[in-house]
Amino acid sequence: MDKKKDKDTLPDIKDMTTCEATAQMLEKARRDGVEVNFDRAATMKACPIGADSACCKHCAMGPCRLNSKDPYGKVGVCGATIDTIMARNFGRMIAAGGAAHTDHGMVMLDIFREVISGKITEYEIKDTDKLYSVAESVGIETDGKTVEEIAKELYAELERTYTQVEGEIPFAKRVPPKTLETWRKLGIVPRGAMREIMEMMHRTHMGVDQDYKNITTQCSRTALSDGWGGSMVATEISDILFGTPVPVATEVNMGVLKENEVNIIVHGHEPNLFESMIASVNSPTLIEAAKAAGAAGINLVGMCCSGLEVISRHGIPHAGNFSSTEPVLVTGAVDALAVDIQCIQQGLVKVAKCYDTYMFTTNPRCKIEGADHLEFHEDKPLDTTDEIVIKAISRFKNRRYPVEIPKVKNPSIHGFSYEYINYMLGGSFRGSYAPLNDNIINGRIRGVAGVVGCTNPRVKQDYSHVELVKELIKNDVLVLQTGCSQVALAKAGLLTPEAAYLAGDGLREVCETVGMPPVLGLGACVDNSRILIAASEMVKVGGLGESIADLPVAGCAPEYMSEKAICIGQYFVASGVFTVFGVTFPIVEDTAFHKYLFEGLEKEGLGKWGFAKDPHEMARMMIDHIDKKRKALGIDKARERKLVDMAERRELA
Ligand code: NFS
Ligand code: SF4
Repeated sequence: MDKKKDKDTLPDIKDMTTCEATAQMLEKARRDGVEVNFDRAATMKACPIGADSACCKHCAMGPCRLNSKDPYGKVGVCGATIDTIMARNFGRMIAAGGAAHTDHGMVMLDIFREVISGKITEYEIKDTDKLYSVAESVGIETDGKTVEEIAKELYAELERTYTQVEGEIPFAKRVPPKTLETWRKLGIVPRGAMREIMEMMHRTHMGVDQDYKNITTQCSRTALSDGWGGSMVATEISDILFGTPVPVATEVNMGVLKENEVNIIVHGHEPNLFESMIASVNSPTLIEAAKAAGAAGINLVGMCCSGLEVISRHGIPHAGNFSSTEPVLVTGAVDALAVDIQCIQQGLVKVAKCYDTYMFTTNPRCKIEGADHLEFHEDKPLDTTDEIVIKAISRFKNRRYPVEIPKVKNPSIHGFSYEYINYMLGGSFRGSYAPLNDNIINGRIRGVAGVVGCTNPRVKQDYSHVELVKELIKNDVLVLQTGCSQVALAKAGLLTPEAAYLAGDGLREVCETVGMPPVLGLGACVDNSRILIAASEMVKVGGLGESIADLPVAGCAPEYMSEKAICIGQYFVASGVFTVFGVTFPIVEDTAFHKYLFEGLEKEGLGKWGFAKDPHEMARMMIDHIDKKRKALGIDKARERKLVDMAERRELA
């Protein structure tokens, strides 16, 4: 194990996290002399120039550092201004974040193609209803065609999301006409994700695009090719292959680990690895082997977005969000950790070694020095996943360290897909978003907020997520969630119908009538696309304006850390949503580029960015925005509730 850290130099653990289980493991890590992410965040001071994005290293005449206190006092060697430098950096973050989601989506599409062609036989088309509805949404005629024919056509159509060089991506067909019209006017309808990302990288090369507004245009176009492209394809194809989520109750936090069982954690993003892990841990031979090793069984749990993919579809328990991935290993109870792609901290390897935990990378895109690489192949997935289980069993048998599992876990409900919300509100015969719109118009629900994104060890884990969401529901704002934020609220117990008591009177009444939680978990980060589809549907149903920008909605990533989050933020903004970020914003305030993102884009008919460090301030900004939109729609004064009496009821019948 590591040399003992001087405990006095590290901050108080209660300032690092509000998650009890994580705090307990941070204590233990200090006792064990093991360094984790939170310690590194405390000792690695963030570079202030980098934090403001006031430096450029795009060529060897630099790197050039500008002064964020006097942003217009200097330019780069090439003459690049602060606005150019910040916009270029912002654009590259979007390109990287968008590439991550779209590459993930493309892999889902690869699997879909190989399933249709019969090359992959371990997976199948599980949800044909979804296949039909997605196909119809992009204009494919389904009448009189076989499932296979429709699937082939859908594949060909969706491939354009990535490879198309000219025209509009297929899911542009789902965008409300008025929003699409704005995009066309601004020239930001994505062609294909590959083209947009390539152009973003080209334009931000030394000596190309040096007009921050023009760079921002490509930022929007690239980000939209993720939200309405790569991410949306990832979600839709995953639903078709693995099933569209419906609500399912399960438990969340480290207490889902079991001392007397072989514990395996899957962490990453793509559902395929996890789906096959589920098959492996249910194999009678492997269960037998686990028992022979003295275990009561095999316990498979998820973390981060991988965990959210399967919590929604199978109710698999979830051990925690991004900031807890290293601390969970400190339990000593994890026999194997299998990872695929994204948000996998290199620091995991060292912590895993400290506790003898097997750590396996499985994806050719993500090898990590010191981790065992066991490549996962979709045509023979069980070869890999069985091997992971076998290794985990051997580690269980030879556990050398005392196990300490925090006794903390919370019941919660997940799996509110766009489709289920439709059904939940309207019933199976008249599934519709009309009841949602009605309740917004009559003021019981003030508006809708998407609260999403990472946790970041630079701030107190989960604190902002939970405080923000509590404040929103108290003010009758219905909250939709994905990603690590959803896990934070599940741990805090708000993803249950019982949490409705924390909501304002109006929202509580709706929740109690429908039997739903005031905070709805929609899934992984790529499932932010479900929020976009829900927003489009709200526009389509009517009564709340003609474009997404008219809706009384707002978004927030209060503890973001990744470039993916920046890309998500930009595609929400470009879709018309006011989007607030926390922690830090990678732009110098009081600059033209800052003003453009935080005010200018809204004037062009899009949404806008916001920033706040304090969750109550975030809530205030979001609620103010929702109220502003309500006023513009003329629904600011909640309508008198009309109680229908018996005579009227009979008349209606
Ligand atoms: Ni999304 Fe952040 Fe990572 Fe998932 Fe969690 S950290 S941007 S929520 S696991 S991607
Ligand atoms: Fe400096 Fe310009 Fe080169 Fe950037 S592109 S490093 S600002 S000279």
